[in-house]
Amino acid sequence: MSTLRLILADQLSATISSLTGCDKSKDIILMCEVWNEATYVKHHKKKIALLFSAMRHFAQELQENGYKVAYTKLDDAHNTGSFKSEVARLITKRPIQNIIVTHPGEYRVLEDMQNWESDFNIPVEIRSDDRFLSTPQEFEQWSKNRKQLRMEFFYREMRKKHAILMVGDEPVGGQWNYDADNRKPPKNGLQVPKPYVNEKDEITVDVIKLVSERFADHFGDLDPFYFAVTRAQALQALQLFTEQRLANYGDYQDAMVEGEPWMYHSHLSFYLNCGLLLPMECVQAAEKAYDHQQAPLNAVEGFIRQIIGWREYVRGIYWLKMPDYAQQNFFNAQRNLPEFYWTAETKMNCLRQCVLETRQNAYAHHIQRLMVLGNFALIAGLSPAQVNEWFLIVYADAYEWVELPNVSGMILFADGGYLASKPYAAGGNYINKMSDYCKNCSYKVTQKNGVDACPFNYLYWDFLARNRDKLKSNQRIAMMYRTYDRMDNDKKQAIAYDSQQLLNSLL
Ligand code: FAD
Ligand code: DLZ
Ligand code: SF4
Repeated sequence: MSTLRLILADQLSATISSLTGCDKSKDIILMCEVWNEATYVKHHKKKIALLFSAMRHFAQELQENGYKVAYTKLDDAHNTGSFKSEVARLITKRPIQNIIVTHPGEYRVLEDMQNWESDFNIPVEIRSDDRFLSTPQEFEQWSKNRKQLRMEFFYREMRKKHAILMVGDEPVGGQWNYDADNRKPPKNGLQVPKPYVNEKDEITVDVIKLVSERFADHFGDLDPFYFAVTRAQALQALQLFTEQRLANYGDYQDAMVEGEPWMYHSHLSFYLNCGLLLPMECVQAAEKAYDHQQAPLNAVEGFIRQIIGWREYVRGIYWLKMPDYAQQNFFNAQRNLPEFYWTAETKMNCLRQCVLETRQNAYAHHIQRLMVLGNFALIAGLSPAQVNEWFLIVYADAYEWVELPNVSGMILFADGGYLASKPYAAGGNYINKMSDYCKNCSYKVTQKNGVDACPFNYLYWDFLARNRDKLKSNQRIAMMYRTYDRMDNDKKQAIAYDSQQLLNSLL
């Protein structure tokens, strides 16, 4: 009799808990490319190619290390199309006495797995995912008796718990957070280094052919395909980041430049989220760069905060608040997602650039997701369900545990302020300050109303006016309401009229 150990596409870590105690002579590792997972939303083609190629390479490495691997390819004749039916198929073929799996990243998968023990009538052990630095139980404990959660305080706990950038009990440099030194507007002539490029091997070429044939109607370009697909390659991408980008990470964290999709970000989320990299090794690489004076503290602290702060915090919220979190719609926003989120056909240059880059790379950096794509979704009142589906589809790093809190909590304020203290709404000025998009736009960012005015300008005020009942008690935006109230009636009417025209024009 043997144990079936199931490994999912976002669990590609040799140290994954489901492999602990594996008897290589008897146990069977199951990995499967399944239609259900590839289509429950119509993922970007590059995301599917990344995961299938990384899975095939990982399975090969496991086999080279003496594990017995049962691997189902998408086009295998007997592929039954789902995790559960693939487990069932293996159980009927082999003498399996129990199943071990690491806690999945999505609620819907966990719900399914929780029924397997009774469905298959054998023990099923769901082990915790110890690749994260905190557990859902710890997060729940931390969140108790707090009406509102704030990432900053959780982050400090993480710094202390894991002794990261600490001198005894104090933060290195005397401050916990160096954001005040970060977020400079882009300068002319920035020399952004080239991103990591991996040449395709035979496995990746096969997968790309498969994806182009079987997922032709999914969003996104397959070419060029430069993702790392093995751990060794992902480690090279990490090294390239710490050597070439990290030093400028803090300064230009919020900067957006037309034609520069990668800026000084790390582009490591793809690998962190599928398991090729572990959070702690990325943190340690950044800390080492600081110790060796290769990067300043504002950059290193900022990068580390994203990983041990935001990444862990959003996961904590996901598991604490699911399944209700997915249904939240604080503003009762109902507008359909405009077609330009797929086609990029819009006169708003910021949105056009961000959608074009998303389509090509299955990537946009944080501020593009937040201040352009997300900000518009918020102030235009787009339906949270549709916006969530879009974000889950289009990015190669998207899994519901991280996508949903960022979308419903951070950009749409659909949770009423549980994750963020105020909506991240902004007019065109902020986009203009942090980018060079406005200079190539059909709209004028300096104009506040009228057909040529930047739509972000009037939609911002219209959003506040539309949602006054819901937001009036929020002290962090009280000043904006005072400014709105001081506007004369003509101005208020122009805001409402322009907004209505623009919103009516969205398809
Ligand atoms: P860097 O800027 O280099 O940051 C380093 C790492 O920190 C990232 O790789 C990531 O692991 C982590 N990180 C940074 N910000 C966040 C955050 N807000 N939440 C969680 N982790 C964070 N991130 C995803 O991994 N998957 C998603 O599906 C996703 N959807 C998002 C949707 C919206 C609307 C927004 C505003 C943010 C979303 N993010 C998501 C967070 C963030 O934008 C991405 O993690 C980041 O852009 C990935 O690029 P990078 O690796 O270059 O990040
Ligand atoms: C996203 C994804 C895709 C596209 N395909 C597969 C697959 O064929 N096999 C697999 O094991 N996992 C896949 N995944 C990732 C899963 O959707 C992910 O493991 C769950 O959402 C839980 O996080
Ligand atoms: Fe975007 Fe407005 Fe600037 Fe155009 S003018 S790029 S719509 S912010």
